[in-house]
Amino acid sequence: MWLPCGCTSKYVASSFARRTLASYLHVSGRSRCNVAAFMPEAAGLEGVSGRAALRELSVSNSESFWAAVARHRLCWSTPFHTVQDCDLSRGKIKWFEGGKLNVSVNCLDRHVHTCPERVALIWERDERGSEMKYTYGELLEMTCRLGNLLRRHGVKRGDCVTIYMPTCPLAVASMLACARIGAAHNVVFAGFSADALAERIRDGEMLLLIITVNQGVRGGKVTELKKTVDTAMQSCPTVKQVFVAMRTDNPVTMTARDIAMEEVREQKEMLKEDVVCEPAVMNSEDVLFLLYTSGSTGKPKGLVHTQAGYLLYAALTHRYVFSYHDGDVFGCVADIGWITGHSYVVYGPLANGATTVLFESTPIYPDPGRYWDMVERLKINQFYGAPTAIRLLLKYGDQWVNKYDRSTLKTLGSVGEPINTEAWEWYHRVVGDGRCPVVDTWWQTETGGICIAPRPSDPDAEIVPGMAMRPFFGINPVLMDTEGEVLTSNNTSGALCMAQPWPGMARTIHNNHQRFIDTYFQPYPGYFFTGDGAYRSEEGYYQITGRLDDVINVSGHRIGTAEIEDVVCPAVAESAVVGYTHSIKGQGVYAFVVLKKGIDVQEADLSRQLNGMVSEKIAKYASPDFIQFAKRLPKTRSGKIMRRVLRKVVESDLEGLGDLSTLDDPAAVQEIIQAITCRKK
Ligand code: 6R9
Repeated sequence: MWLPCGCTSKYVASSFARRTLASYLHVSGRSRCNVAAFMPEAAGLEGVSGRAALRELSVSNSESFWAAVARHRLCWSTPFHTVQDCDLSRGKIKWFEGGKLNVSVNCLDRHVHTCPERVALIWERDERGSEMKYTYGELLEMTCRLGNLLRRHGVKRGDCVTIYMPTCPLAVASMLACARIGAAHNVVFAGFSADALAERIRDGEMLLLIITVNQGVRGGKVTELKKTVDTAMQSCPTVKQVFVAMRTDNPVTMTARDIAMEEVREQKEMLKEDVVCEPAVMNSEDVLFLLYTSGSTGKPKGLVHTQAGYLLYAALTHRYVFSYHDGDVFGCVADIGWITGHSYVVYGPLANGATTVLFESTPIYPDPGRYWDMVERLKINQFYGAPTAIRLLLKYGDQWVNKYDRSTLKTLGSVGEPINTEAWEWYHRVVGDGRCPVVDTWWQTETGGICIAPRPSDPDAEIVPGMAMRPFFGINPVLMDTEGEVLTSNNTSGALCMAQPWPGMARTIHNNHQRFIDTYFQPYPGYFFTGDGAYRSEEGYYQITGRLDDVINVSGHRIGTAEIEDVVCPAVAESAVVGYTHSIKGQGVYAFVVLKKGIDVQEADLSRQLNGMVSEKIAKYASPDFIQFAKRLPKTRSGKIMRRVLRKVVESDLEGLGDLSTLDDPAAVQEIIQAITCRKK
């Protein structure tokens, strides 16, 4: 039996729910009303008299906090017996053990019971004004048919399905169908190339099925997704079946491996299936999905998230950071291929019974008013986007915003990279008419959901432009100095770590737990290391200062410098890639290239070739903005390329070059400075 708490009268009447409710009610009747006003799920926690006290308790007594919230927010078929069993020094993270549930039931069935006609998805298709709505009832039906179809084609609990699709209802249904039958999903961003797709498929040895579409449509341009899958398949012999849905009317070549799903709305194969699909009963710590992200080595890591903790954290942050209320239309414009799409297009909003927007287009298609036209048409209440898009739109001017009615907007969010003050102010003043809080949300694929954001806090609490500011419930950030000591004072900067586990954090790297430990837990034993640097202000607010490792952030997309360097070109002896400040993309890619001896090529031709290779091997966004040919690269005596020095040179910060005494040959730096100066002239 499924036990959605606080959802349907039938279920709430269950003995477990009665027991838990009763135990909360008698704990602290005194403080209940106050806390219940802003967080009903914490109403029973003892001695909590206000928001600040609740935040305090969520860290000092995190087990009670998370237990209360988990019981209230999620619908369990069996209650958990252990809130957490974590040991950060060993990278061991387990939450809500003993608990059994199904994520798709939490995201669909419980809302269908209460309000089947509520709109779950609004698909804002690339073609402006052609949006399509899907109710919770319809989404459940689509998910169940797809779940049955997957089962019929042999997908079992514990298998992993790759989803290579643009943001569309069938992609969401595919994710939820996997969750329904207990398979994990691995969504690969549809902008990734065949090689990048193949690498991500091969890394997981159990990946036997792919779901894709014939073609994608974005910004008026058609992308050949099925053809890309065909190319990737040449190096993925384990894949047995490819499901192909039709996003456009153009037929594509089908092979023996392919199964046509036909029209997007009326998937013929799917129509054969029953609309009822028994949900698999999953353990809290069973895998929900893998999602690949770039690290500081050439090989992307498949971060693993599990069922209950991830869903709870996505739902809770969605509700409280954005102040989402029942009936709101939530518009997160991220692609489902990134963690932001997973947590705030799909899982968080659907767990909360929200209407969530699936944005298929670009901010400037067909014109730079696209977002705000959409806000007016769909009556969006919370808008969540990336600084790179805000910076781009700012340049087009206020008239594109002012043309449209944005009075439905209540909260504006920003994610993916630091938002500079100018962009923040414009977002606040022009887009939000100065009346909507702007929440700059800091988090990562690894954290599962938002960890630092200005809200939740008191409605009139100050928000400082460009600062993520306040840790979320249960989040305990610390800053570390270069010696690995915790910095206790304010007005200080250091490496951002987390001193306590929280339910949303990733559990491992697929097939490589040692890499998980080495990357996140070994640098500061006993702490989770984020890879970011941060500043803590006098008031104790956090501001993210950027990555401390060799990862750059292009338009909010992570890319490891090593990944780009690993793209092999026969003419190149070695290369070094660094990020530099870019006025729209946040960071651009600057590649230094040393040619093999005796190679005689035109630099312009080789640059074109290298750019093409990076697009082909990884994705377009990773392609270098500048390629600088050099005779040699600055190296330490042990032969390590000094990217720190190259970064300073590219940023024209010659004063900040720092200590060059460890360089093997300091003249190498001078040569590069000269070459760049000539180029700039
Ligand atoms: C959600 C997401 C994570 C990295 C992260 C940091 C950067 C994200 C930020 C931010 C400054 C913010 N980042 N949000 N930097 N301010 N509000 O983007 O996940 O793709 O894994 O990237 O992005 O450097 O470490 P992911």
